[in-house]
Amino acid sequence: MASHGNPRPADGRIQVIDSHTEGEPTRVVLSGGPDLGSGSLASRVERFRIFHDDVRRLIVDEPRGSPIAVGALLCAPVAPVTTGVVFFNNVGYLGMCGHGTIGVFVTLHHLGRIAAPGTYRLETPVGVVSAELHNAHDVTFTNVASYRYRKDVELDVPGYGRVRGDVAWGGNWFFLVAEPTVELGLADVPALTDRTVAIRRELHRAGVTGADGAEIDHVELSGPPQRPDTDARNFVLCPGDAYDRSPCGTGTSAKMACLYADGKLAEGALWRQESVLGTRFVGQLVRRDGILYPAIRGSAYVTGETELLIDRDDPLIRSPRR
Ligand code: PYC
Repeated sequence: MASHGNPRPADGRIQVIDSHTEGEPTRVVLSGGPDLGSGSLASRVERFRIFHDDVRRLIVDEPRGSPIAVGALLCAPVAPVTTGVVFFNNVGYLGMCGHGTIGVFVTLHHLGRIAAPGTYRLETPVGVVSAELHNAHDVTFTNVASYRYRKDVELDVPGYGRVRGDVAWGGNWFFLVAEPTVELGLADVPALTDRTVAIRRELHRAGVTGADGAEIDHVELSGPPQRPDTDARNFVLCPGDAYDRSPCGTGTSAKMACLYADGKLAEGALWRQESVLGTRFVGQLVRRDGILYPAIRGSAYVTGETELLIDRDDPLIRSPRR
């Protein structure tokens, strides 16, 4: 990826607030991040990618971040909404991020910028999502409209055999495998990671994509719940090979779209999604102006207020590229 100029912000300081949503971290960038200018959020992501990718890596990669951190750069919205945001991770950029959306609103409340209870809206590169902040920690966000794109796609995955799944959009592209013959326990994470990385590699090799040739960068395995108060457990592989500690907001949206398409989830019925960590989102499909949207509730907690320092003499200012 081409970089442009010096990756250091002018004063070498980037202010961030860290939080976790059901176990999955979000790092909200308050100041010192790149100025992405104006225009659509989608065009600003491209500017981030082309000219400031080094800054993405400084914020979320080691030694300041970790492979599981999702960054959220706040920026001026185009639409009349609370804020714009660009989500990013250890390998690139996300269209939407459900756990990150919950983290952003809990962070804005922590900063005293929004009140609870209240209704707010967030502009992302893939559309506007709305959020109900119930109190200091609990948020229900209504995602972009989600849908199943392809049903029962069969793959021959080297080392794993025949795998069948659906391709669905939930703000990111997912391949959802409904019936893995494997345990979805925490102790199984290394094996689940190998399996889902192999599935994603085969999707790419076989040319299976989302709409308009979009890359499928998330793989979701579903299985029976372990908690008595959930309907299913999942394991979600994220683009940089980390697994989602939360039940994955965009993944739960994609899952609900598939269940609805199969007649297994009715409009308004609750879908309680458990993560491989044992944390939970509660979702339902809600209708607005004739269109069904996934609405998902979860909780976030602030874990740190941090100033990242970028020292001009640091020989690792450009961390090794993946
Ligand atoms: O919650 O949508 C989500 C998400 C995507 C990647 C990590 N979390």
